[in-house]
Amino acid sequence: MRVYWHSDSLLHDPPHEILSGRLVTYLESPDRVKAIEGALEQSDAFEVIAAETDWPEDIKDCILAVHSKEYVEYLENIYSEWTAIGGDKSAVFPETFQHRSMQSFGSRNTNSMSPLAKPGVYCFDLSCPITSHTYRAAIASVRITLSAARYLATARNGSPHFGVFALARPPGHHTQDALCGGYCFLNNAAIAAKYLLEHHGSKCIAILDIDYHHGNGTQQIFYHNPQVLYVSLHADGDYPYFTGSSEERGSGPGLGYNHNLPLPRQRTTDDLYCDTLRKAADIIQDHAEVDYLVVSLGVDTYSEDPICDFLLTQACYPRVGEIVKSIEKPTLFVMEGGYHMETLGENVRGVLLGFEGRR
Ligand code: OKP
Ligand code: ZN
Repeated sequence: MRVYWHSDSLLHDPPHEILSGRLVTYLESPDRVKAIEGALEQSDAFEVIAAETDWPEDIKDCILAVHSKEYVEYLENIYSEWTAIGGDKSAVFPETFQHRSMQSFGSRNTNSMSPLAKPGVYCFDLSCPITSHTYRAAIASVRITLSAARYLATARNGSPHFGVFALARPPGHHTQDALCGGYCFLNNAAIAAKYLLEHHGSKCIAILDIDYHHGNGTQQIFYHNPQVLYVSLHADGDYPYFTGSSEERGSGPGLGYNHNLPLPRQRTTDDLYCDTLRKAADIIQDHAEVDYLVVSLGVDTYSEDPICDFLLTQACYPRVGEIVKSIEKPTLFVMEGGYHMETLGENVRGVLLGFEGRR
C-alpha cells in the first residue's frame, strides 16, 4: 500500500493546550507522524512517498470548494496580525468566543475586528493554537491527502479493495466550513471527497469516520449534500459534545445521508465495536452509487488512549481493517486521531494490514 506524507506537516508544534482546565503539553504532536511512519517502515507491505510539491490542480481551489475564503485568509494571516499587536509569539489562542447569543446585534465585519477577537469567530475550543508554521503544515496535510486521492483515482488497479493511506497531520474532521477546533485546521477528508467528485467524475463518496470523536466538521460540511454519505462511529456524549446524536440524519436533499452511530464510553469492547462497524459497512453497501470510500482513521479508540474511554485491544485493529475491506470500494484512509504514543504506529499498521488481507 502506498503511504503519502510530507515533512512540512511536522512544522505545526504548539507548546501547549488547555485540557480539563490544565495547561498541558500539546498532545497532537509531530512525533505522532514519526511513530506511525516508523511502524509502517517495518513492514514490506508499505511504500512511503513524499507528497509532491508541485500539485498540478490548484490546491487553493480544492480547499475553497470546502472552506470559506475569509476562513482560509484568517488561518494564513492571523499569526502575523496577532504578533504585530503584541500577542504571545508562541501561538495565537482564543481569548473570547462569539457565543450565539452575542450574534444577534447585527453582524460586524470580521475583517475589521481586532486580532484578539478573530479567533473567537473562527475557532470553537482551546486545542487549536496557531503558530508561525501552522498554516504551512495544514496546507501540507491537504497536499498529502490530495496526492493520495489522486493516486487512488488514477492508478487503481481494478482490485475491489484497492487502498491508499494519507499520513496527514494536522488532522481534519472537526473543522467545519469556517471553524477550527479539536487539533484540526483544514478538513482533509472533506477536501478529498470534493476533489474526487469534482475532478475525477465521482457521483457519490462515502466517508466512514472511525475516530473516537464525532467528526462535527465533516458532518456540517456535507449535511445538505446527498453526494457525500457520512457515517460515523464515536463515543456518545464525549468531545465535541454538541454533535453526534443518531437523530442527526442530514437535511433537505441530504436527508438520509448522515448516519451517527454513538457508542457507550467505558463499555465499548472489540466485539461491540466490530458489530457496530459492520452496521456502518451495511449502510454504505446499501448505497450502490458510492464509488469511493474515504476513511477518517483514528485509533484513539484504543483502551489506553490518554483522552478517550473505549476498551479496544490491539487485536481489534486488523479486524477493523477487514471490515473496511468488506465494503469493497477503492479506499482512501486519512489519518485523524490517536494519542497513545507507544501503540499508535502498530494500531494504524494493524488496520491497514487487515485491509490488505495480510494481517
Ligand atoms: C481530535 B481528534 C477531551 C479534550 C478535548 C480536543 C480533542 C480533539 C480530538 N477530554 N480536546 O478527533 O482525535
Ligand atoms: Zn479523535
